[in-house]
Amino acid sequence: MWKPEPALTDLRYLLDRAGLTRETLLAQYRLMCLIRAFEESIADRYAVGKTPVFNMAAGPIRGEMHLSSGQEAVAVGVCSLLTDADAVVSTHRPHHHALAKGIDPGRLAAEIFGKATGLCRGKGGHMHLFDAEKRFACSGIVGASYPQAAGAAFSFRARGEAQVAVAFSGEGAANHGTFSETLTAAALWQLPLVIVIEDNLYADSTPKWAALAGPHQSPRAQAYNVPAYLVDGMDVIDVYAAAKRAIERARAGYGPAVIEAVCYRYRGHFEGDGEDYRTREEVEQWRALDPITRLGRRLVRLEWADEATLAGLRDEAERAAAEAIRFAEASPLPEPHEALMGVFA
Ligand SMILES: Cc1ncc(C[n+]2csc(CCOP(=O)(O)OP(=O)(O)O)c2C)c(N)n1
Ligand SMILES: [Mg+2]
Repeated sequence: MWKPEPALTDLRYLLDRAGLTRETLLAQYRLMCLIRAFEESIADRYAVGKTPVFNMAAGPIRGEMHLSSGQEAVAVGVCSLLTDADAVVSTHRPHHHALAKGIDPGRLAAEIFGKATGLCRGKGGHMHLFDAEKRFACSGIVGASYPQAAGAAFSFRARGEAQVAVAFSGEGAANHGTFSETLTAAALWQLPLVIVIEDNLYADSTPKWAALAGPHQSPRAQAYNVPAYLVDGMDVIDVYAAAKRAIERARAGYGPAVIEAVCYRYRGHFEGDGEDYRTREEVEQWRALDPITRLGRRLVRLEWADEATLAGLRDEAERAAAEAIRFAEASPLPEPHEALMGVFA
């Protein structure tokens, strides 16, 4: 889905048309850097105690871990158009969406570490984040985000509120029945729902071509009378421009839309993944399209930032990520008597 770098005049036109200002682009750059620094720091801490023999139950962070490095532009491009009152339902790979939706990095890190100061008091862990204030939820069940977000969208519509609900998913999830079922109802009821397929070319170790008889999932939306936008998910401006259209039309009562953002995950499907289904060269080719580097280069071309400003924003993001991890590590574990609190049986 890579598109050639636009000429400077065209870039200015694209930004103008999307309503993207210098301030917004710098904020997006900083947020993408925060997400990258956060994910890489979690990867470092997750590895503690799990080498030389990988043991998921060992170390300060237990259980499975799915990180999003490389996919920052999708989360940031979409979520910078949302307010706290809009809803986001994410997946088993949720950290970039959570941070882009404005969730506090410290409380997110604490949840990942299973600490009492976490979003769910340490009971959810990395795949089960919930923040009522930021209207954010996710789950480890692939394909669950579609009907859950449709439920939020249904509620917004029933109350006559102008909020939208966004369902993030992987491209593997878009092959599940829930994709079809949700689009059927959402199109019929014209729900303010935006489905974002984060097409990172793999579902676990299964390449997309081995699971789909065609290049993309998004054209299926047309069968439900729902518009689809195919974008370069390694380009925050391309994502933002499509998301603006999808979100604005949903807010205005024109019903659901689907965005398919082609991107790439730099790390394994999960931490500890042997990654024998892809080559190092392939990963390096995609890294050359890095969304943070590309936005940085554009900011310099536009003379909206110089290298020193960008380095300052990267440092700031590194410090914020380190502070979040420090907060999580210093936080207490939940008390034993809390074990059954907030549990529904
Ligand atoms: C209903 C269900 N089936 C299978 C799984 C196991 N599983 C976890 S992640 C995953 C792959 C998902 O791929 P994709 O939707 O492309 O998301 P990505 O991991 O690439 O972000 C699978 C099969 C699951 N968690 N839930
Ligand atoms: Mg995938």
